[in-house]
Amino acid sequence: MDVPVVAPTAERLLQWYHQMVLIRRVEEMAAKAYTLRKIKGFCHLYIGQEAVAVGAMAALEPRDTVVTSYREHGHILARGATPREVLAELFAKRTGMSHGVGGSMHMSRADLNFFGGYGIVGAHVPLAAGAAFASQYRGDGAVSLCFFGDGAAHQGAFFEALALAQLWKLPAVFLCENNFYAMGTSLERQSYLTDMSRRGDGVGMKRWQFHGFDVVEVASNVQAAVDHARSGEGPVIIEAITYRYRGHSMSDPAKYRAEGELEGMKKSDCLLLAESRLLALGVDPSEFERVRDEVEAIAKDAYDFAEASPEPDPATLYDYTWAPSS
Ligand SMILES: Cc1ncc(C[n+]2csc(CCOP(=O)(O)OP(=O)(O)O)c2C)c(N)n1
Ligand SMILES: [Mg+2]
Repeated sequence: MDVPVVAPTAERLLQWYHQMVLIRRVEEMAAKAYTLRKIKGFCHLYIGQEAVAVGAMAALEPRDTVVTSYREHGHILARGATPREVLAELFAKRTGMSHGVGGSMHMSRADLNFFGGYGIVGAHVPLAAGAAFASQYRGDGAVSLCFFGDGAAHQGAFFEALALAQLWKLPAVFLCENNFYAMGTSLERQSYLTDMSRRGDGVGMKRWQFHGFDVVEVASNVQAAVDHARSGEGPVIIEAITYRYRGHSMSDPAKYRAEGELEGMKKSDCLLLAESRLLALGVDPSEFERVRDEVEAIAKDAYDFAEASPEPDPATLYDYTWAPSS
């Protein structure tokens, strides 16, 4: 699919680069904290896929809604959450964005129209369709963006959401992050189709596939999809080809990959691609160092903040379970 190319200024591209470096560094800090047992429970890192979150969020307006799965630390940072509240949530501290009682898979911020963070594979896709229905019903012009994995594209709830979204021409963009694995199962072993955007064919939905390592390519493709959905012509399903560098979760050493596969993928690392684009725009390479230093300070501050923050008060244990009765 030929999409209009978004051409960011050097300044804008530098901001995207900054966001990608920040996501990576915060995730690396999370990995370190996990091995030190400062973070417990589930923790799914996003390292390698940063260009997808950053490029996609760049195509959204504040009124648009976002729903995603459990690999969401990068998405919510790209949407505007602070590293402090993300790391504090991972550390299960009171200052975390979900008051320390949600953890890795349950990050959300209603003021950013970011509605999670879900642990049940594929179950969040109907929620995104619901958000799109609400926007259509209210006529507020917002688009609902849903991130999901290649593995989620086999779930019944996913198909049902697609069918209704297409029937009602909902303003939704379904963005598959195909990272070639669902837990330890490779794409070819889990799916006859390896172009997951073709899932849209069954319901007649507009669809296409694109490379997800280049943040500019992601921004261009998601922008085209969002514009289509916002125009009232109906939803779109798009697929970003990407790759996760780490195991599925912190307990997965990822031994199921072919030798050299990871190293091969790292040659098109999103940070490297962004750097070469920045150089082509005349940005001095010393800027990369400056960004990395700046990010290092922000991430370290967030880590220290998370570590020093108090744990949730046990008296608040049920506070976020039920809506308060009036
Ligand atoms: C309904 C359901 N089935 C199984 C699981 C266990 N599970 C957690 S993640 C996952 C793989 C999903 O892979 P994918 O959708 O490709 O996302 P990725 O982890 O690659 O981001 C599975 C099977 C689950 N959480 N929910
Ligand atoms: Mg996957």
